[in-house]
Amino acid sequence: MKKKDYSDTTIIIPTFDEGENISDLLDLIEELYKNISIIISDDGSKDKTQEIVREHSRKNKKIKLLDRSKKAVHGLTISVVDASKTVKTEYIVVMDGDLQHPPEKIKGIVRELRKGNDIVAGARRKVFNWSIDRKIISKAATLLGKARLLIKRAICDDILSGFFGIKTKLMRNINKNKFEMQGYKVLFDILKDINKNTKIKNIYYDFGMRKRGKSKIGLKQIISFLRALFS
Ligand SMILES: Nc1nc2c(ncn2[C@@H]2O[C@H](COP(=O)(O)OP(=O)(O)OP(=O)(O)O)[C@@H](O)[C@H]2O)c(=O)[nH]1
Ligand SMILES: [Mg+2]
Repeated sequence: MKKKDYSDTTIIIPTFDEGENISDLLDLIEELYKNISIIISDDGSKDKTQEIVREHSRKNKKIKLLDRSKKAVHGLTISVVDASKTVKTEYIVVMDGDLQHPPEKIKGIVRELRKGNDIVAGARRKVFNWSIDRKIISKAATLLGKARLLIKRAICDDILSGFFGIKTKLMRNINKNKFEMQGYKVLFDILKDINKNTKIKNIYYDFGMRKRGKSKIGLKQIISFLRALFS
C-alpha cells in the first residue's frame, strides 16, 4: 500500500531518559508516515537518548534533536513550546517518547486537523493497570481542571492528555503567560487560553502502562498542575 504523504506535519516528542523506548518509537513513526518531520526535545537525558536520536537524524534529515541540556528552565511544557517555535509545517502533533501513545493514531489526529479542526485531543478511553492512587489523582485533577475550564467552555474529552494535535499557527499565537512551563499538562495550558470559536475534536485510544524506562511523574508535577489551575 502506498503511504500517504505527511510533509505537512511535525511530531514533537519531549524526552528525558527514554533511551529504552525512543528508537522503537522513531522506527514506528518513520515506517507509518512518509515525509513526516519529528523533533525530539530532550532536557539533558543522562542515558543514551540523545545519541540514539542523533543516529536516527543522520539517516533521516526530517528527524531533529533539540538539545535543551544547557537551558535555564527544564520541563515537559517548555520543551514542547521551544520545539514548536522551530516547526515549519502546518500541523503539530505532541506525543510522549515512551510508547504509551500509539503511533497508529497519529493519522486520525492529522486527518481531523486537515478537515479544519484547530485542536485534536487524543482522549484516553481506557487506562490499564493504574494503581488506585494514580486513578484518584487523575480523576481529581480532571475534575478540578474541568471546573477551571468551564468558564471558557473549552472542553475536550481528556483535558490532561499528553497526546494531541494542533495547528501550528494557533500554537504560535497562544498567549503563554499563564503556561506552567515546568509542568506536564501542555494541552490544559493551551485550553486555558483559547476562545469558544476554537474547533476541538477528540480521537480515542487506550493508554497502557509504560513498559520500559522510568516514569517521571511525581509530587513536583502535581504541584505544577495545582499552580496551573489558579493561573
Ligand atoms: N523534555 C522533557 N521531557 C520530559 C520531562 N519529564 C518527562 N518528560 C517526557 O515526557 C513524557 C511523559 O512523561 P512520563 O514520565 O511518561 O509521564 P506519564 O506518561 O504521565 O507517566 P507514566 O504512565 O508513568 O509513564 C515522556 O516522553 C518523558 O520522557 C522533562 O522534564 N523534560
Ligand atoms: Mg509515560
